[in-house]
Amino acid sequence: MTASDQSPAYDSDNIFAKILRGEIPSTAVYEDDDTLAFMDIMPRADGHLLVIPKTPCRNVLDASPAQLEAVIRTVQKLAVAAKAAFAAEGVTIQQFNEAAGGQEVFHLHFHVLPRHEGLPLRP
Ligand code: DGP
Repeated sequence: MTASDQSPAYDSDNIFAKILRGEIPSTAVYEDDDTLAFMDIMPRADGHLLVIPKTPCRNVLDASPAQLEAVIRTVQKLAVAAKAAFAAEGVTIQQFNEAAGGQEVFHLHFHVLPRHEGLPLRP
């Protein structure tokens, strides 16, 4: 069995696919050949950003090793940059898989949230 055997099919009508195609706007903060990062439209912390692969992928459950490697490299780069840019003391990295796992947009993404001591995430 491969990792993707039980994953639903990728739906290219999802919001992040539309952002990748330039069909809806986003505030991009980083881009390379394989990944894009942009600000979350409903930020739960100052500097809350999202990192996505440029190729179709629903979540971690159907991601290829190459997609995961590219995305996590960008996540680390931007976690370091966002921590400095927002004078944060820490960074929360979140990732959800399927509706039951809390996922709302079905294109693989990681949340990068700069954190300050004693300041909870906004709901
Ligand atoms: P989740 O799939 O549960 O990790 O949540 C999806 C996140 O995507 C949520 O924090 C809000 C964000 N989001 C939803 N729609 C848009 C959008 O159109 N633009 C941007 N920048 N972010 C979005």
